[in-house]
Amino acid sequence: MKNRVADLAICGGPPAFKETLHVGRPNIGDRDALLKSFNQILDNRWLTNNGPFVQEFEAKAAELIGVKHCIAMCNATVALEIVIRAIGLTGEVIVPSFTFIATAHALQWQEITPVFCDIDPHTHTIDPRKIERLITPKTTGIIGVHLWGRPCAITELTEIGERRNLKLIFDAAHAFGCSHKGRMIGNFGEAEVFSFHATKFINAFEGGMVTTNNDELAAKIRLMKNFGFGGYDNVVHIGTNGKMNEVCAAMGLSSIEGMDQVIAANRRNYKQYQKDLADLPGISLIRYDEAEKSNYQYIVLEIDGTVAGISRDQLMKMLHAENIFARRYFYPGCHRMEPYRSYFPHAGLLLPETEKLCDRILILPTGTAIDEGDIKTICGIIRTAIDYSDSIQNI
Ligand code: T4K
Repeated sequence: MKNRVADLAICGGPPAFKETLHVGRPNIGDRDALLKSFNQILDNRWLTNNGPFVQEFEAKAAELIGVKHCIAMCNATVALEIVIRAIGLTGEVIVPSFTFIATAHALQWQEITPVFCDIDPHTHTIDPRKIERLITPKTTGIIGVHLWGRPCAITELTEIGERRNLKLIFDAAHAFGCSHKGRMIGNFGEAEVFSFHATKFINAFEGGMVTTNNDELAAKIRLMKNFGFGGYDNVVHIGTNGKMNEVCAAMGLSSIEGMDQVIAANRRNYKQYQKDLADLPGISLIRYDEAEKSNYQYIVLEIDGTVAGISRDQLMKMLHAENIFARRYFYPGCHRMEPYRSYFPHAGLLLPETEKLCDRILILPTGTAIDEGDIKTICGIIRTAIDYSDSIQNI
């Protein structure tokens, strides 16, 4: 355990970990079962285009979520693009800036303007009280993001959408296996979009999924992700290639198979972090609602540098020196990245909470790749950094 300042790697001590600990280290699951599935795919000689593994993956996900339609896709970004187009969004769409860049890009890619809304600092998700002032005659919709797997203000957004005649969809990239008021995420708005990227707790190497209870919309999205083919030699709609392949679906299925164990590991890790960081000044760990289902896939710290005596960036630098590759998702905010930074140079004036949070957030490693001992070491380093913050200032 590093409890002297001289032990810290940033002060010349050896790094705490020989191999880098990553945020988003993939959970691999049952390797033998997975390899068996890969062999099956080769035997089938059916590699993509709505094969049996994709169909099974969709059916399993639909059962878990309790939703009528699950449409598997190659990734969540393309899935978002397709949903946005399928429900007819145009002009301007209100989104949080505090999200992964894909949420904004999925709009701008189709020349729809993302209008950035500030977040509620307590939830890190879009602040419904700040939406209406952004509505113009060009606004056609709202995208809520269930950041860290915690549902955004679904009830309030639904109410605004209905009253102002705006379409509502959710970026649920982080929220597979999570619930809101006892109902699984995937059932809200016109449609919701999940990610199964390698870094997600359920992964399909790369993958995404659209869920909806609307039969007509589901049929349209199925056409659109397959070039608009309504049957052999018959294109009935504009479309693109958003298909998931069989290998990805097999990985996704295997991942779902092990989902309970991964959630249990994530929850155990979360509780350990909570215990080991409990009394540290200026450090707070986000809370997950114990009354709901959560996947606990992100360990999210907020660092108040004035109280901790060390800034988020200093702490990150220290952890990196120890081979703990903490990340500052989603710094610096979409509005301060291109092309939005050039399009809307003054957007930050309306995003004070987003900008504040961007400077305070730090994501730590979790998942099946780390254990209790690793967490104790990580938290011990954070504790030492805070205890000796005065000496560290000049390094
Ligand atoms: N909406 C939201 C709210 C999202 O967060 C995302 C994706 C999307 C939409 C779009 O979903 P997809 O189109 O990707 O399905 C990563 C992921 O690439 C991205 O999927 C994810 N969000 C985002 C939160 O995280 P980066 O830029 O952090 O990726 P990268 O390569 O730095 O990897 C993260 C860490 O994981 C690294 O420390 C290395 C480690 N890693 C990564 C991979 C790929 C591994 O250990 N093994 C691996 O195979 O974006």
